[in-house]
Amino acid sequence: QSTLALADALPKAELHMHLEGSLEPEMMFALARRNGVDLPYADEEALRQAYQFNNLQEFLDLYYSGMSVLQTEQDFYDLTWAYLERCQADNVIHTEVFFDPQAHLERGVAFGTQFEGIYRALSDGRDKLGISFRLILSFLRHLSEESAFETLELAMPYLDRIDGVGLDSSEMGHPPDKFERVFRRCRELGLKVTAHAGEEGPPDYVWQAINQLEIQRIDHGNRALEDEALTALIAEKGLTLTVCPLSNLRLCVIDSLADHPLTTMLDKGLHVTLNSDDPAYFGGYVNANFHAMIEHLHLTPEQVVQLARNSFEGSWLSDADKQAAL
Ligand code: ES4
Ligand code: ZN
Repeated sequence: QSTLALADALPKAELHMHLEGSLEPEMMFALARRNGVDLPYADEEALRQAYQFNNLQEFLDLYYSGMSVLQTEQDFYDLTWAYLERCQADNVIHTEVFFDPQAHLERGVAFGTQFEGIYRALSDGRDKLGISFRLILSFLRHLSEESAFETLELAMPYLDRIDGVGLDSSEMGHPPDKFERVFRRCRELGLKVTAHAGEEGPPDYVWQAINQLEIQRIDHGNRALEDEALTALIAEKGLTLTVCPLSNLRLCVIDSLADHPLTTMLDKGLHVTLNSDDPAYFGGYVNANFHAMIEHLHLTPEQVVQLARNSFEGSWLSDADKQAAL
């Protein structure tokens, strides 16, 4: 009804989306044909059938194998452009996207090949669709600190066009403090910093992300709610949480959408935003995430407006651009 229509119509920002996670089965098969890659699935439908995950790692295994079709600069362009068309359809007018360079470097795809394809599409999206953007280089936490430093070295020629760094992949067993030094170096270079924390990992990982990585946002953060002092600190600091309901459901972080902690977070004064994470794998883009929460948590129109406002306030837009969007 009307709250759904309100959510659709509001201008929004997306702050947590992995470009490789926007690779729809149709494009995966098209790029596989184009690049002569053999996919271990008969067709798009068989691939979709495999999207049943019990935890983050089961998803990541498919995510890394699926992205093996991304090889040329044009592949990265096409991937990014298709996502921007989804933004336009959902009234997402600003987006801050992650990419995982190490996952492609491991397959022999040069940093510049990835970067230039992505950046050209983002620039075209700005010029032709009016969608502003930030680009976030995400380090893979299951790899070593040394690998992260090597990746940062490869990124040096491009840093004037990269806004920040993130930390993603397998959370359990790879706490934020493993990357304290590389994140310090990134901050010294003037990069913004964010990290996935408290998706599967304990509150202690969120503490580390705040105190040792000095992050400006928390990606997910669900499990922070288990710790009252931590929840209070996040509220006091006004840190934005980039929450991803459909992702949480598909990765069994929650048992059902009705159990999602979004309204609890809002009630505790946390600066929450709604995001799609890996929309091709989790069943929908930004508006689908709004719809899921409206239907299962019965969000009010005021809460929907608050979430849209939060998305701009938590963004890395300049203060002037935030004001213009709000
Ligand atoms: C991710 Cl949902 C999620 N969590 C951690 N790392 C990721 N990389 C891509 N999607
Ligand atoms: Zn994520």
